Amino acid sequence: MKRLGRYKELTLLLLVVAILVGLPLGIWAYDSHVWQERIPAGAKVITLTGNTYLGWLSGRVKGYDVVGVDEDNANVSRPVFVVDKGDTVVFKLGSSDVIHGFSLKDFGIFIEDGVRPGKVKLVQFKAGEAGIFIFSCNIICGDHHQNMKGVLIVRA
Ligand SMILES: [Cu+2]
Repeated sequence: MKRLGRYKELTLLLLVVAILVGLPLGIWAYDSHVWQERIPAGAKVITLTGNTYLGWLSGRVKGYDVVGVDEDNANVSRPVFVVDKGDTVVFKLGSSDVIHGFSLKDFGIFIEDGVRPGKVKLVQFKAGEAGIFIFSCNIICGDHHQNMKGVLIVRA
């Protein structure tokens, strides 16, 4: 009886450990799997972080890295990206401060529900036309809203 009790105890302990370790691992694996699914293979991925003072920053920028920016002396970023005609382009959009918008009107792209801090918004389209295109923020996000511009060059 005593041996069986200890065996059961050990089994339960292993079960609890398996759940504690397995559940987060499972969630992580599922999450990255879903991300992979949503970004097609071979797509040109452009990561941008919106900031009212600094404009569209290239890459994932955390809020605390841009806190305390002296707005009068801020170095406004107007990032330029180059892709080839026919490329599938994915914009991975984030925000370091307030809710921003995103538009690339030449490709008919207007995000209306906003790019929110702490979330990532994916915008995917086919660069079917060569040229120089301006993307911007389409939600009035602050006094420096007009700074939020960048350039997408599509090579023929
Ligand atoms: Cu904005």
